[in-house]
Order: sequence, then C-alpha cells, then structure tokens
Amino acid sequence: MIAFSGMYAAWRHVFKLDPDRAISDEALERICLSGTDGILVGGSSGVTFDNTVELLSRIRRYEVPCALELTGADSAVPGFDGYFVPTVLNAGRTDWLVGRQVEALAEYGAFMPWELAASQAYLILNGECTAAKVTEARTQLTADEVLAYALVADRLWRVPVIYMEYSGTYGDMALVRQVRDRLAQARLFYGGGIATPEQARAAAESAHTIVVGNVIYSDLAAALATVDAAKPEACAGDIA
Ligand code: 1GP
Repeated sequence: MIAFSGMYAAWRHVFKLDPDRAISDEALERICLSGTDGILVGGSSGVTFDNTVELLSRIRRYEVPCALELTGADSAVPGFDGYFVPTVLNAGRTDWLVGRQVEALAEYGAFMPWELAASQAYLILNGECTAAKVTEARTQLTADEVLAYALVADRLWRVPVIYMEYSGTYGDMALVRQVRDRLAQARLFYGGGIATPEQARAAAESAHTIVVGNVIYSDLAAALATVDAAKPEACAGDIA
C-alpha cells in the first residue's frame, strides 16, 4: 500500500465531491473512471457522517483513490485512503486556524490513523465563496502577503499541502505559480472556477495539483474534459 503522502504527491488532477450535493450513479461512474488521479470529498456546509458514508460507499465501487477533508469531528468516517485536516491560514475566526482540530482530536485523537493524515493549509482568496464566509477569511491580500502566508506554512510550519482556494472563481495563475516556485517542501493545490481544458492546463502548469469541483454538477462533460488537459504531456514547462 502506498503511503498517503506518496499518493497525493503524485496527484495532478482531482475531482472534489461534496457529500451535501446530489450526483447520479451514472455521473459518479464517469467521474471515477475519468482517469483523474483522485477524489477529494469535502464541502463547506452540510457535511454529515451519514452523507459522507453514503458518498464514500458509492465511490468505493471504483478503484480511484479517495481522501476526505476532515472539517469536523462529526464527519470523521473511517475507510478513506487518506485524511486532510484543513487549517485556514487567513481565517478571521481563530477556531478555523486551530480550534476545530483541537475539538476533533480531543474526542477522536486516540483513533486517528496518523499514517493516513496530512495537514492542509488553506489560503482562501475569493471573499464571496462559502468557505470565506464561514471562516470570515481575510481575502483582500497583496501578493507579498499571499507569499508570506505560504512561507509561514511551508518553511516555518512544514505543512505538507498548501491549498490556494478560489472556489467559484478562476484565480490569478501568475500568483499561483509564484507561490509554487517559492515552496521548499509543500505541495501546492489550486482550486477554483476550472471549467475548460484551457483553464485546467494553465492551472496545472502553475500548481502541483488542481482541484475541479463545481463544474461537475453544472456541466459534467466540461468537467471530464479537464482531466486530460492536466496531464503532463498536455502541459508546458517545468511542472514537477
Ligand atoms: C472547491 O477548490 C474547489 O473547494 C474547487 O473549486 O468548485 O470552483 O471548481 P470549484
């Protein structure tokens, strides 16, 4: 079995599925068999134990690796290939920086499969998205501030995954690339507004891993077309 860190380090493209949103069996099959590197399960609201178990059991009909973003103790469902534990670097509410994780570990720390867990440092950059509202994120940042947040997570805290989250809108790829180029050890995930092969390719040339979410639910064919666009052979330059 590959260690979780080895698994996500190889991810270039993942689909993010929200347990609180309906998806047909047919659409789920096409997502799972699309050639994507993995499925991330997570959402900013309405995620429960029951809807997470249900979605996991449906994804498990396929071989695609599947990880959970563990945003609350109540959705800690066993059986995923790995668990990302998010912290929001630019949260206005400090419980999203560290607090919710403490609550969860106070309850379940003894059962945590540590070899399958990784910290994930979010930088939320679209002030209109649900995650920004829930965490009261400070999203009006200069490029220097964005880089500084990334350096805190990468160099000081040694967080293995940094996630630039533009959920719902396509981000600033020059800035994403700049962040990636400054990282010493973290993998950079990018998510937000990817709806075309061109956007997927540009994002895959800028971050290590791209995350495609919303378009799955609005235009499945467009979502599926992002997979090949993120493959190394479709991208230019140094994309290690
Ligand atoms: C959401 O970053 C992901 O958490 C993907 O964003 O839904 O805009 O594709 P979209």
